[in-house]
Amino acid sequence: MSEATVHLGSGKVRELYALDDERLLLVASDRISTFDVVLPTPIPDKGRVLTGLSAFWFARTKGMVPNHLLALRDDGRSLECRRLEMLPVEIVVRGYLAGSGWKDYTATGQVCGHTLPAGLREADRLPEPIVTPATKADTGHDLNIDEDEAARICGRQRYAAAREAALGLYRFGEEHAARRGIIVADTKFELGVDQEGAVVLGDEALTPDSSRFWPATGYEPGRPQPSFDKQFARDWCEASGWDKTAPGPELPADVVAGTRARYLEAFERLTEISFEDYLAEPEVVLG
Ligand code: PZK
Repeated sequence: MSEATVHLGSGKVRELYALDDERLLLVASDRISTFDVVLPTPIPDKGRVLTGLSAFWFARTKGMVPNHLLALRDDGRSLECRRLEMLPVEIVVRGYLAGSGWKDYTATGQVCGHTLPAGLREADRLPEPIVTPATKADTGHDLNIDEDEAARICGRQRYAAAREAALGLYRFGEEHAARRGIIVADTKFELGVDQEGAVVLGDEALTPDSSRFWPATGYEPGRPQPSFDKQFARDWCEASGWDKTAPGPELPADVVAGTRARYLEAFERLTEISFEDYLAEPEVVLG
């Protein structure tokens, strides 16, 4: 990095730096997490795949929802972003019943205050997408809350604008991905407010790390669906006998290669741009 940068924080697999008073740098590493643990073995180019996908979606949805993207750097893994005042809730949109949504539904028939039809199976498509906000709990884990609570925390108008933005973005991404054989079961958005008070999309968007991507081929409700990107790594971790506490196991080369291939496949299917072209000129995704 040429500018003086201040490290502001680390996510599990990303780093955030301040460039100046108005701009941040979001850098995606090649680290991968499974079962909530970051593994010691990186997946080469994973950070570039996620950054390129985010930039692709930002470019294609900016007319629908303004976003924080200012520039995509030539390294293909770094985004220069506008500084926002981030909302204190994450906005999850779910089009399918999976994860904590499925768990809550089996226990209560509801997900974050949404009463769903009886008789749904695991991984079923919902009659329409639902918005299930979450707050960052002290444990670092997300805590699901209902929309009324989110509206109280954010302010009713702000929350209403953020939920409409998130629903529109999900519908756009889900439809685009479905046409290319990828189901976006759910996805998490982080939105903020700019200096004019407008709600703006921040963070990463519609990536495999912020979403559940399932292959449309073989989709079969009534059982857990394989992850489009992480399933090789998860299967290997499961079979290794690892107890799912840190540190995670080193991945063998064939599992790394298979996982990398799946990330590249997701990128190429969704963007219809070859990953080789992306590496040569990252800005091709903005076109
Ligand atoms: C912001 N994070 C999450 C933490 C990461 C990411 N545009 C923005 N303006 C102000 N703040 C943020 C953003 C964005 N995006 C995002 N925290 C603050 C985060 C650590 C590492 F990569």
